[in-house]
Amino acid sequence: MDHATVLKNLDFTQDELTGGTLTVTSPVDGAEVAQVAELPVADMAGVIAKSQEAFKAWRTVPAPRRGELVRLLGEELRASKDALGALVTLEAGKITSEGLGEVQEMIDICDFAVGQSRQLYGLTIASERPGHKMTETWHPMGPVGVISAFNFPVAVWSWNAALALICGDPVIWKPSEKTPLTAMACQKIFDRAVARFGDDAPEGLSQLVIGGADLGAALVDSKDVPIISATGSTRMGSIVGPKVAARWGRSILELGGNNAMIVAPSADLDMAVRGIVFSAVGTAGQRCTTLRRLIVHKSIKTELVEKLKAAYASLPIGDPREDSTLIGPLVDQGALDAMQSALASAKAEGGVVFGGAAVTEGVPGGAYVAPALVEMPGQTETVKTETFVPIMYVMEYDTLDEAIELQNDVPQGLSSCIFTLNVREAETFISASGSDCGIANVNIGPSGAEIGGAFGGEKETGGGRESGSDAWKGYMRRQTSTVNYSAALPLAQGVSFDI
Ligand code: UN1
Repeated sequence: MDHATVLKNLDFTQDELTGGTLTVTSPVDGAEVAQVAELPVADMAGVIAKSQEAFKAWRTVPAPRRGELVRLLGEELRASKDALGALVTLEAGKITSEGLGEVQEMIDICDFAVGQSRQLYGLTIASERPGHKMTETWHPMGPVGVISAFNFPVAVWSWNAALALICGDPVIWKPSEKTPLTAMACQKIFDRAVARFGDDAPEGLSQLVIGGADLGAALVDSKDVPIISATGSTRMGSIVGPKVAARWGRSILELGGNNAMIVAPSADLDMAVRGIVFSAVGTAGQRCTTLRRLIVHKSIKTELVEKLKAAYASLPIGDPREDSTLIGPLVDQGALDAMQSALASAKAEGGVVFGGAAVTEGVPGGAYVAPALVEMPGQTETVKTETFVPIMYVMEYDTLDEAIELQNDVPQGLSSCIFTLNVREAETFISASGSDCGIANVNIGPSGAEIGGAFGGEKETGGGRESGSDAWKGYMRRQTSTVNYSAALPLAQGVSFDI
């Protein structure tokens, strides 16, 4: 489908696509597809004030009713799945199946949030005083600023928005400058859900702000935005985190990953090969969960690397809109340059590079590349650095302890996995002395997590958790209430203070 049809299917008007200052380029072919308007930073105060107003109304709407809005959002997303998936392909360069998968992830989190809207459970706690009752209640917190990256241009908003909305919080979304169109399409879809929902959805419940880093900074600096959920580089997070902390805000950070797989001698190698290839080269290596380090037992390294090289050599690279393509483009030329410079550094450190060349034939333009597999003599500085491209570094190990030590010896702590059929190895890997990551899988690659689990990681990944499990608590404030229904006023801890 050509770019104009993709945009038409989502009801974009000429006004929305022309005359603005932000140029949108499709990674598919490098073509300019739109010039969209940017919000002047001076308007941010108004946006935040509107969000605060919306909060005052929305926090009083019963949570299951708030869930109804998210249910409608899920319905609208189902109806727009093909159209929005195609726009993700146009704007982020994902292959068709992954574009659709991203929208499915949005639908899934909506379903999850609808159920959660009836389960914002608190506690009843035994009081030590007679005639007293102690409870813990979760209350809405206020506007949530969502800063998202190009690589999951719509799903990350939905993880945050679906939960924030059922929790009683309005949302202000600052998407990546590389992907404003997908964000605008989500706003249209959200507006349709609001129109069906009715008047108890206040104006400005979910606002979109398109523009540069100064808009993100306005959210980060504002005391009226109590929660900042930021996804992106560790460098960005190292600025956002301390600024939010300095004003006593709460941040949910989902930053860099440097995800590893350990392949043990007992592993089912054919399954491991499939797991490795999807997680190392899927999304052209541009997931925060992408497999970047392969730690293989020395007894099977030669065999596994041979199998991988054979698989890499036959991967269909090209136009992400073609059904047969598995590897689409990098987001832009800058990513390709970063890849070449990481490969040069790896070589200088003793790495042996397979693949990694730019692909210019049989592609519609854009920055296409063959994924690289690099055999490294050890875990060098380059291996410890996340480069957001399809490079997988391969290292060998002797004992499991050594493998776990290598897995953990990087600054990032997002996702990890082991392929083994040995239950001792598997359980050790996910035990307290195993992987130090937020995600640790067995016989599954590090990427492609389901929404039901809490998503996020430790160390330089930032510590935040989004999506499933009890991540909803990150969008609410906890209140402990002690109620005295007796006729006396006993003090806790047996303190006497008679007047
Ligand atoms: C990201 O790359 O920022 O686990 C998110 C995965 C996806 C989410 C990735 N569900 O790979």
